[in-house]
Parts: sequence; C-alpha cells; structure tokens
Amino acid sequence: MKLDSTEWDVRVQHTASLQTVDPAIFELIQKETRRQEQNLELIASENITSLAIREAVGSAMTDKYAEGYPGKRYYGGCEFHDEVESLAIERAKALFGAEHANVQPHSGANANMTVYFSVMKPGDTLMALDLAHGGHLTHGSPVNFSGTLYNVAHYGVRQDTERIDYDQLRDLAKQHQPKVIVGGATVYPREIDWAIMRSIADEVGAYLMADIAHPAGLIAAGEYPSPVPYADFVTSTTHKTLRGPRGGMVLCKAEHAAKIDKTLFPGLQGGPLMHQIAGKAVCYHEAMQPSFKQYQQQVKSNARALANALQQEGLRLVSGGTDSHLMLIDLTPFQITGKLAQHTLDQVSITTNKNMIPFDAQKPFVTSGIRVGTPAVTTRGMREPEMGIIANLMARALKHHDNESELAAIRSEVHALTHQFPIHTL
Ligand code: DSN
Repeated sequence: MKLDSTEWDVRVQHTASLQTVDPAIFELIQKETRRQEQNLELIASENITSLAIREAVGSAMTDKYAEGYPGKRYYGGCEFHDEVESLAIERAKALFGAEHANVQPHSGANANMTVYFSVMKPGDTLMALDLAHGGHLTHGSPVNFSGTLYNVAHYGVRQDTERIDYDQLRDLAKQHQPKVIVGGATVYPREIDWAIMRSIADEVGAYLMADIAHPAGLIAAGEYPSPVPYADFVTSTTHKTLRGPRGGMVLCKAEHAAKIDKTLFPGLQGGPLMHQIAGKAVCYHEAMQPSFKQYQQQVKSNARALANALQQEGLRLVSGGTDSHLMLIDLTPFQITGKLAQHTLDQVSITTNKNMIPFDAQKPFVTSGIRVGTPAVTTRGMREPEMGIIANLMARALKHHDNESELAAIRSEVHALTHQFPIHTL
C-alpha cells in the first residue's frame, strides 16, 4: 500500500538515548546543566534559551545541506528548509524594521567579516572602538583578521566621562578617511548616539556598520536606541540579550542585500546550519511577544539595581552606571585585579569575566575590572531584591578572597539563592 506523507508517524523515537550511547558525554552535559542551575551567571553575553528553541536546535534540521538561499539551493529536498529560513528572514526584518536580513552567519564574527568583505579591500581603512575601551576583536584588533587585513584607526572613550568621545571620532574620521565606521561594543554600558555616528560617516563618505550583538534584545523590545534607521549595515549575534541560539545575522538596506548575501555564501561560508536557523526563527518569534518587552525592561531595571547596590558596597562603575544590561566594575577601590576577582567569584559559584577598564594600568590577561550583566539571572526570574543580595555576596567574596571558610559560606548562600530560581521547571 502506498503511504501518503501525512500517514507517516514522525514522532522522534528515543530507542537509544545519549545516556546509553555515550555515557561520558551524557555525564558531562549533566554536570554542565547542574553548574548552570547552581551558579549565578553574570557574564553579560550569556543567557538561557527556551526549551522551544532547544527543541528546534536539536531537531532533524541538523541533518541537511542547504547551500544557497530559499528558492535557490544547490541540493534537493530543501522545501522545508526554504520555509524555515524564509520565516526566520521575515521575522528578523519585522522585529528590527530592517529592509533585508541574512540569518546564515554562524557567528557574530562571521557577520562582521561579511560586511567588511562586502565593502572593503585589504588595506582599506576601518574605524572602530578600541578593544581596550570596550570594542571587539573583530573591530580591528591586531590579533584578528580585521586588524591584519585593514588599516585600523581606533577611537575611544573620554577619560573624564568614560563615554564615547564623538569629537575625537569625528577628528580621526576626517584624518583617516575610513571606508567603514563601526559603532557598537562588547563592554559599553551606555547608549550609543547613532545619529551622531551617521552624521560623522556622512561627513567623510564612510559606510556605517552597527554591531548590536550585546543590546540586540533590548533594541528589539524598544529598550535601547536602534541603529537600523541610521546604519548601512547592522550585525549581531542571536544569543546574548536576544536570548536565541548561538549564531549571527546581518541586517542591511535593500541596496546592499545582493552583495551581503553573495559575500556570505558562496564567499565565506558553505552549508548553513539549518538547525540553528530554525532556532533563530523561534527566537525572533519569542522576541515579538509582549512578555519579551517585559523581560527586557526587567533586564534594564535589574542592571540599574545591581549597579546601585555595587556602588553602595564601595565598588566604582566605569561611567558611573549603566543604561543597558551590563556594567563594568573598576576593582581598584578593593585593591584586587580582575584576574583574582574572577577566580574568587568562581570559587563562590558566581560567574563573571575579567575585563580591561578604559586606560587600564594592568595587562589584558590581568586587568583592573570585571564585566557583569543581568540577562541570564533575569531570565531565571530574579528581580531587584535579588540584585542587592548578589552585590553583597560579590563584595563579601572580593573582600575575603583569601579566607576559605568565608568563601565556603558565601558559596552556600549563592546555592541557596539559585535553588529558589530553577532554570527549567518541566
Ligand atoms: N565573547 C563576546 C562577549 O562576551 O561579549 C564577544 O564576542
């Protein structure tokens, strides 16, 4: 008897679970899951995906080659992949108000590379925020392709305000005549003035690229200024405040669409990771729900509460606070380096990352700062009162970094707190 496709039972049959097939990896995943449940995750670029996104990412979509774009693939059997990717594209465009979206970049670095390769030749000038002042490796660091292929001019923050020095940016732009000016950062707690950046780019005839990897979720929810009306290109990851699966994307004006698509594939990448693209589609859908706006408002509100509480504990914050989901703590009042602070906080199950502060006297692997953010703790349900508790736990740990018994007591308090906010309650 001939079966119609609707008669196939396509429910996943777990005949051999991971635990049976590969107990070593199963056990490590169990340990990582327990670590995430127990620890306070304060790394500003991390978040917790929904079970719906994990279902999409762990689905049959992982098994297919789909080189090309919807309706123009190099392989057969892509009809459902076309629909998934088209939905992801349309949702990304609607979410950010963009004219064109490419959802295939495997990462934010690939997204940035796509824009650079689309409009620059090796030797052209790129202008971006200095890594030591909050920029990113792909914003022209000498140890990255962006710093070796291009002539780089970096702008920075003012020493007195620790905010972007737009006057310096304009002067440097006039002097260096960049092809591309990049706005955006990995550790800049304040809002970016996209209108000023656009006007500077126009003055020198440069393209403006906005890297919104960090505030993408806030922007989608209208809680941070959007560069989409101003920038020629907007790049992002999908897994930070946006709370999607790990990956990247490029948004751009329609006039650049064909160039961006061609540069990414076949220029830079091969087969797209269709399971990740399915997860991105779910992420964009989730980001359109009213609850996502409430979540982003709470992320900001928690960040303000954490910033105030940390300052009350005697710590200094770069620029004096935050307008976003993250803050940069200057540890010099506590006479402890970022490296030792990160290690100490790890011992009490608080996860952070050491970070240079602007004009840092320490080397990049030591640093005088740590960066913290509220996206993950907000996802697990913590609110302003918990931010006060976290600031107190952090300050106590940093003050007693050489006191084993005090650190053990703080670790127990952290676990008692996280126990009240389970990550996934099935
Ligand atoms: N690793 C990212 C972050 O933590 O901000 C940047 O790529």
